[in-house]
Amino acid sequence: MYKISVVPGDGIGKEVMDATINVLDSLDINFNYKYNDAGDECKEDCGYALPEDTLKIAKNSDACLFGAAGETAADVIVKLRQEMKLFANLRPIKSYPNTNALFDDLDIMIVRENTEGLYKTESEEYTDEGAIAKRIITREAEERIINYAFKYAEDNNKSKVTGVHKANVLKKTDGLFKDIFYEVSKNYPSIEAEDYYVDATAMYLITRPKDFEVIVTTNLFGDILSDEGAGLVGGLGLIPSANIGEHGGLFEPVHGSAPDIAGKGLANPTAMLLSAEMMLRYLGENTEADRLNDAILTVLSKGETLTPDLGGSSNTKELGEAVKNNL
Ligand code: GGG
Repeated sequence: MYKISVVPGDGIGKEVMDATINVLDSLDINFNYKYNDAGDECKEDCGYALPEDTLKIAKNSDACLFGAAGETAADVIVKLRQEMKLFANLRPIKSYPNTNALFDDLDIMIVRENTEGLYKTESEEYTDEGAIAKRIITREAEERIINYAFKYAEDNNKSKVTGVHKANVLKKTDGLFKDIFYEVSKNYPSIEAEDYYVDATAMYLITRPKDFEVIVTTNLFGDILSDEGAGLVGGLGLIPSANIGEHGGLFEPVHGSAPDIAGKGLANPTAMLLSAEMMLRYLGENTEADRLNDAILTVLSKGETLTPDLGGSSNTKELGEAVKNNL
């Protein structure tokens, strides 16, 4: 029996989480869910965006499923990642059938550093002139994430890792990142190492995305490039993510709370379902993860039960039910 901390969060987070739990309940695994609040609504209700209890339960679970963060993202999901030391954020950009994917067979893994960079929220402050944010880059954290990316490539039969930075302008912080990237790459002689500036990468992702296999980058760049990647394969409703640390894992769709469609049943639960699949693999439940993946692919391939973002007219619950019926 796995202890799973469930934090639906804000907006469409609740809807996609309900659809996903409904599917997980049909697998041959027993889960003990602990539901906890966090987010904008939680802050309005109790004064805290991330109550102590939510953090404590997330830390003491086998894995955490997170729905979506709204305006309080910095105090909720960014804080959870930092407090739980979930240093690696894996954001797979994959093409699926019957989506508005611009390319048919993309399979890129974005490995984003998750604990520092510009997202170290306590280092942002108001000043007399305006406001200032410090970009923290430590040798320890960058070595750890770059190692993770190369190891990921090795374990998943990938032949190349691309380090993404802006070292011509951010000479110290990204200069260090680039140096560490090539130092670490020496430990992985069978994996090709290349590096690009982040602005060039943003263009190459559109002009020749198939050249990328694994991208490793700092926190903010990874956040931005993964939304661009979502645009390449049909939207944010299809991009899951895993936040991995030495002692924990938190799984969430890359999308936000989408207040414009929240409560209307329009949200695509696929990103949350694929995040649950990543959780199953993290837990070592690969057979059930394969079953879930097959069911998701079957539903997308049939194209009969798609949400409006994919050109269908089904709702969140119906897509989830279809996945459950195809397990
Ligand atoms: N990019 C879609 C979105 O709004 N995601 C929620 C968010 O901002 N999360 C913060 C993060 O992933 O670092």
